[in-house]
Formats: sequence, structure tokens, C-alpha cells
Amino acid sequence: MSATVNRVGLPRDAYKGAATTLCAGCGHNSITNHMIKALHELGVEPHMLAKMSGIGCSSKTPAYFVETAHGFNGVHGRMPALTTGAHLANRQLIMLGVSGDGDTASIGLGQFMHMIRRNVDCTYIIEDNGTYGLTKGQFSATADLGSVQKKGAVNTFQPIDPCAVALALGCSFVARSFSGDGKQVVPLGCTTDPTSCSRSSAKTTTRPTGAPRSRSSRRAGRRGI
Ligand SMILES: Cc1ncc(C[n+]2csc(CCOP(=O)(O)OP(=O)(O)O)c2C)c(N)n1
Ligand code: SF4
Ligand SMILES: [Mg+2]
Repeated sequence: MSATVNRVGLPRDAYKGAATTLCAGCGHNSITNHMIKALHELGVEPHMLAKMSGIGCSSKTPAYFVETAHGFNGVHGRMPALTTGAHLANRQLIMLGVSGDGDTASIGLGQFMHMIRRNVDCTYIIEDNGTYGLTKGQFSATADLGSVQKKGAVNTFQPIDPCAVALALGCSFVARSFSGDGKQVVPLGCTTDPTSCSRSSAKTTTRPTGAPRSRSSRRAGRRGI
């Protein structure tokens, strides 16, 4: 077996997707690249993977990896319901949900919580940049208290911490990392384990713990979300 071929005989290129349409330097692109590496390392068979997402720049990213996998880009905040249904229809598929902080912690918060409550067998990635990137940088529900928008508006609300919510609801695996830290994010991506028959819900966010929050999504993207 060639060093570049994995356990199912595929090179890393087989895990690539369409060319990204996101801003150059956006941290979401970094996560995409880490997931390409992780899914190749795991030897996931593309036809056994279901990439599910909602709406947002982050939710566009499943188009940018494993082009030949199944995929469904659903309505804003409804990825968990779609994933639950797809998993009921075919329990053999490896479910991988990609969402944003707006998609998960605002419009989709109830869906996120009930997916954990039901312990749906899925890896759920929240690409958390503290903002509604796609709609030009409004504060999301995870934006830090006191963070400032480009035009000077100050966020006066306490943030929701999706990891804390997941832990409080009894989620079996929760992790947080930083999109710029491939050495940590790739192993976390490898929790999308295709060989285990008892995978439980895994939640991964990619917000840097304790790191300063940027004022707009574009700046956040350059720093690596
Ligand atoms: C029902 C509905 N409400 C609002 C919108 C507008 N909308 C599109 S994306 C988005 C927020 C996305 O934020 P996030 O999930 O954090 O993704 P990001 O772009 O930051 O990666 C909003 C409010 C929509 N598409 N549908
Ligand atoms: S608008 Fe923000 S979140 Fe969207 S692609 Fe650009 S940097 Fe990334
Ligand atoms: Mg966001």
C-alpha cells in the first residue's frame, strides 16, 4: 500500500471537494482542510458518508470536501432534524453535521438540544466565529459580551456557550478547538470513527478558548476562526 493511500485504497485527493467560494483566509476553509485529512486518515468510504448542513458560510463547507459523499444542505437551523431523519432511514451511514454558531445557537438552538437529548449517532461540528458571517457580520448568540462591530455597535448580551449546553444535556463527547490548530483539530475530526459500532454524539466547536474575538467576520476569517 502506498503511503498516500489509506485503508480503503484511496489517496487524499479522493476526499477533496469543489473549490471553496469562501473568503481567502477564512477559518472555515482551515476546518475543511483538517476534515479532508481526518476523513482520509480514518479511511471513511465516501459512499458511506452523509454530510449534513444548514445555512451560513460554515454550512456551505460540506461542498468543499469528499465530493462523492452524500450531502444535504437544508433550511437554516434545521440540520439536526434532517440528520435525525436520514439516520433513521439508513443507520449504516456515517452522519457528519456542519453548522455555524448562528445556525446552531440562534435559530437552531432547540434542534441542537433535542438532537443531543436523543443521542443521535452523529459528529456535529460548530464552526463558531461569533457572528453571522454570510449576512455581513451581525452578532450571533455566541458573540462575546462587549465585542464591537465594524460600525461601533457593542454587544450587550451574555453569550451562549454551545459546549456548556451540550455538557449540561449529557452529550457523550464534547470538544473545543481552534481552526488554526491542525494538530488538534485533525485528531478531533477523527472522532468521526467509521469502525466503531457505538459512536455517540460528538460535538466539536472551533472557537479558540480565551482568544480575543474579532470585530467582523472578515477579520475573524483572516485570523483563523
Ligand atoms: C429562516 C432564515 N432566517 C434567516 C436567514 C438569514 N441567514 C442566513 S445565514 C444566517 C446566519 C449564519 O450564521 P452562522 O450560522 O454563524 O454562519 P457563518 O456565516 O458565520 O459561518 C442568517 C441569519 C435565513 N437564511 N433563513
Ligand atoms: S464572510 Fe466571514 S465567515 Fe463568510 S467566508 Fe468570509 S470570512 Fe468566512
Ligand atoms: Mg458564524
